[in-house]
Amino acid sequence: MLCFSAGGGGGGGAGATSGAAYEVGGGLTLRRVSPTGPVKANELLDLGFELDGPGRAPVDALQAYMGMAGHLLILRDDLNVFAHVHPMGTVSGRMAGMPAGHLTMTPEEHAKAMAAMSRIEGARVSFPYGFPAAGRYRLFVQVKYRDTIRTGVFDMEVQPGRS
Ligand SMILES: [Cu+2]
Repeated sequence: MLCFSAGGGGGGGAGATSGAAYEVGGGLTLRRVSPTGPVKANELLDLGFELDGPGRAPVDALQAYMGMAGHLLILRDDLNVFAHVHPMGTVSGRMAGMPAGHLTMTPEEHAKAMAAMSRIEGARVSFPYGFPAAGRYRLFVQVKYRDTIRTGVFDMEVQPGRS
């Protein structure tokens, strides 16, 4: 088991994993803006993130990074769930043999992802995803801003949903 301490990590200092906001350096904060409230398994969610500058002001615009507005890696603490999610569509699989999801996309998935490129609007990026099971998850979100890749780390507790 990995140690995912949702809500822990030092209480909001630089690099702390609070679950809702993560300081990514350069005075920037990556914030989870959706969903709000409890998260349940087996529900299609919109996992939304916003990159804010000082004073919580959203940045002007994100840049495409490897052809997409953002990349989201999802891991459950027992490593039985692994997903690599893009703003449109999900590439999921096992840890083994799956080092980088975007390299194993089908042509259709790639076309969708390319279409998503033009959808970078302002400071927000959102990923459609449904957690397959309850548990503790760690999310790694990567966005690009002013030619620098910023990575935010978020812990989420997912409750059992309808089976
Ligand atoms: Cu990716």
